[in-house]
Amino acid sequence: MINLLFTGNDKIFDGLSIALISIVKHCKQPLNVHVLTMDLKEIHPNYKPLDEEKVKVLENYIQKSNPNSKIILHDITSLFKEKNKDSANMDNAYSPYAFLRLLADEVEEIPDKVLYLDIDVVAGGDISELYNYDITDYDYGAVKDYYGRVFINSKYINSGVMLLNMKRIRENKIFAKCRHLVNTKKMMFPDQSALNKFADKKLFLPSKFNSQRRDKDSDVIRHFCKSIRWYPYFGKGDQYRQPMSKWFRLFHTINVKPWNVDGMHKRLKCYKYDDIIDEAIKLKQGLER
Ligand SMILES: [Mn+2]
Repeated sequence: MINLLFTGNDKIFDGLSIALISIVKHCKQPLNVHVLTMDLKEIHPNYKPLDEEKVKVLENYIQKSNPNSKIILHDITSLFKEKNKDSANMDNAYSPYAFLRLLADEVEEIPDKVLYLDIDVVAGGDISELYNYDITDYDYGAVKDYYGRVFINSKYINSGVMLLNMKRIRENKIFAKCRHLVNTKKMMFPDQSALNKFADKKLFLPSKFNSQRRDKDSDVIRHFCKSIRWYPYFGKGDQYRQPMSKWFRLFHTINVKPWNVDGMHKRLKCYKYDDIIDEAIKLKQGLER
């Protein structure tokens, strides 16, 4: 049994489908998928929870690979309001949904060992290779952040893929400390930095488990996170380029997500996951019919 954790609003459906379809392609073990969501429509009309009906469609899909797999949706709106209501980071570039994972310790059904995944990941290999790491003596296992290890500190991890030891995290109140920090201090990468700061036992995993920059054959998990390119930005109207600074255009960022088929092909020249993305599109069409 492999325990997984995802978080987000109703917009995560595309990413969640691609992630799960790719995972079951390579891994036939039963999956116990926990999804944390919430309803914050009072703050913004887009802040809708993921709905049960869509989750069922996905659950049916993953049960074709293993009938014992299941998806458990947790609406933790009230828990979030109780713990995060006056957060200093509610109005920065990250949506409040980014903080949902920091409440995982408060959700009893989440087991002692769980693999947290961002919704912009695609599996290129069998995730049980990652899940089987023994993290008994660690807070979590994670891969170093491609840029953070250079620009922030040598032990700075990317929080998009984390094998969490919830037992230790609960005992040592690590997420509670993270929540307190993101609620009181405005930061550039609030939850990721908090997760780095309060863990004193990190197991550093090989980069193939959170491959952040380019596709490699060995990738077990490819993470399509925002990346920086150093060559000059000439402002030729490439919609996937975002200049980082108006006056210092030596680098720009690229932020293409797997469900953006056009961007994957034209910008990233990535065709490797086309079969999975096609499958996700079919699933979505079935839902809309
Ligand atoms: Mn990500």
